[in-house]
Amino acid sequence: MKNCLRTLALVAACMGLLMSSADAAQYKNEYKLSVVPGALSGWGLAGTYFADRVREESEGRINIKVYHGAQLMAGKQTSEMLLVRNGAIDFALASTINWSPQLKELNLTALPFFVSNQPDRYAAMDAIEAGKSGKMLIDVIEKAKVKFVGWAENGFRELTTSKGPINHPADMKGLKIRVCGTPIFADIFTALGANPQAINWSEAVTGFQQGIVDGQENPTNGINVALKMWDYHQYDTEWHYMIDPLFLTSNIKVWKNFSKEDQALLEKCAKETELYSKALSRVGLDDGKALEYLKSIGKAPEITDAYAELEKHGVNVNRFTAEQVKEFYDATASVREKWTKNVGPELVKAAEEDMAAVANK
Ligand code: X2X
Repeated sequence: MKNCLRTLALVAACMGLLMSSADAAQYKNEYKLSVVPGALSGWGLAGTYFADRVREESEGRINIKVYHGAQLMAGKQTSEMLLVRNGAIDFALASTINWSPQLKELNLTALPFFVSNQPDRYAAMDAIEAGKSGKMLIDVIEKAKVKFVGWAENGFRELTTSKGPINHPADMKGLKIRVCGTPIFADIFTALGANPQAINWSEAVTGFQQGIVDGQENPTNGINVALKMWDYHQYDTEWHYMIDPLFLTSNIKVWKNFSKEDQALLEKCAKETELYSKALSRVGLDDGKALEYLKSIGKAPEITDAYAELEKHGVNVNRFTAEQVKEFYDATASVREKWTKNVGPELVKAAEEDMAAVANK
């Protein structure tokens, strides 16, 4: 009996060993992480940072390769969510803007002038992510059978144009503006009297070179300065009209296949990526905290004052006053009304409450 028990224990131990090595063997040699813009954009740098931190922390056991430039979806950025869900992509550092065609709630922070009309737009964004509305957004992503791992940031989207300056909604009349293929953008620019052109980012930059549009909108630090938009557009309108938060996601099967310890490791690296990415998006545009943070991790970028950099390159930088933001807020009321119905009035209300809670601090 004793021998029999010993044998059983041995068999069980061997099975355990076999299982754990089988588990480990199930890890892929390479995990694919999708990022829409190029490696030198703030978003691209954040993707690389995550992959690097995971490689370091796991001592090379988890190898994530970043595919910049929307390579994994042949440029069609609005298909990214479907490809993460079906497993063609393992991870994506994604923008709400590119996933909102499938998940309409993610249009929340694209409601025009909704976040920028707050006294402190960065505090308002953080309050949404940390609050009830952020939780509701995470639930939407996870109900779509994609694992949410953490937040990051592309940034508030600002307008760059070859014609200008733009001070009032009337100045937008007839301007051909490149937008991504997400419906709310067409509505916003149409409401402002402009002529929106849906073009994938992968083709947009050559389009700017050829002058096929009069302008485009993207975040100042992460895209407009990083990609030297001054080569095409001499007017920068800092109107902060909407923000695309980024979120790190994983295919659900890929996620479940990681051990609990490795899931915690990935979450820790995602949290660091959030801090890094937000600091890159906000440096020089906030109260100084972003630069302080970047210095503390030894990653202060070369350009820390985007407005000065733009001006150095001959760009006319037009920083909207709160009154100008309000004028555009009023001019886009019909878009917010229509899209509040699409996003869900409950979610919009929760976000308003989250933002109000920090507005007077
Ligand atoms: O297409 C864009 O403008 C970009 C790069 O910002 C996004 O993917 C949302």
